[in-house]
Amino acid sequence: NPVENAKRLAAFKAVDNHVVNGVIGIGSGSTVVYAVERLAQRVREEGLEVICVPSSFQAKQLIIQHGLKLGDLEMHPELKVTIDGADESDLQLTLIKGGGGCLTQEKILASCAEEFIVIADYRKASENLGEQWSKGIPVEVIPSAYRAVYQKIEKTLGGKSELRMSGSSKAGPVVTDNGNFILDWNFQTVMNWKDVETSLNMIPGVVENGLFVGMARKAYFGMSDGSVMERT
Ligand code: DER
Repeated sequence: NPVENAKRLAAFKAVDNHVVNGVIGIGSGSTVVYAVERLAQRVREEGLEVICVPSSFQAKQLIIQHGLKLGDLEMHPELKVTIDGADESDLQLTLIKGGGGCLTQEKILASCAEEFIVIADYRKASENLGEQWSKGIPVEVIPSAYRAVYQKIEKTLGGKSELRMSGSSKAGPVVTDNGNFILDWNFQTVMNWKDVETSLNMIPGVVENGLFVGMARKAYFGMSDGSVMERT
C-alpha cells in the first residue's frame, strides 16, 4: 500500500534523524504509529532512553502497547522533540491538524518541544492549504457554546462550519479527549493563517484550533516512489 509505506518512510526517517535520549512528545493519528514502532525498535536495539508523553488517549495506548516509558506533561513540561502527523501542510509549513480530533493536546506538545517534527505521506504536501484537505479547519469548542461560536466564525471569517458528528459508532457529536465538541470550519480562500489562528482563539468558547502556524521545525513527506521529501 503506497500510502502506508509513505507514512512509514517519513516516520522512520524522522525518528532516526531527531530522536535522542530524553523526553519525546508523541502525536496522534495513523502516521505516528510507525514512529512509535521505530522508537520501540531503537530502544530495544540501541538502548535508547526515552520517556514518551502522549497527546491523546490513542497515543497513550500506543506508548503502553509498545512497552515504552510513559510520562506526562506535569512531570516533563519541557520536551526534547515532538513528532506528529498533519492533515495538510503548505510550503511555509503552516499545518492543518485535528483530523483525528486531538489538536488541543497536540498543539500543547508541539509548543513544549525544542523541535516539533511533522511526518506525513505525500497526500498532505500542498502549496496552499485547502488544495488536498477538504474537511476544513477543526476548532475545539466548549459544548454549550458551539452554536454561538459557529455564528461568530461565519460573521467574522466567512465560510461555513459544521459540528463534527460521531457517525455510526455513537449517536451525537464527537466528544474530544478533553470533553469538548469540534467544529470543522470550511474556509473559502487562502488567508493570513497567523491572523486566522489568533482570531479563532480569541472567540470566547473556542478552546483551540487546528491551524499550526510557524511551529514545525521540519516536515518529512514519504513519497509514492519510496523517497522522502523534506520541508523546513
Ligand atoms: O488529527 C491530527 O492532528 C493527526 O495528527 C492527523 O492530522 C494526522 O493523521 P494521520 O497521520 O492519520 O493522517
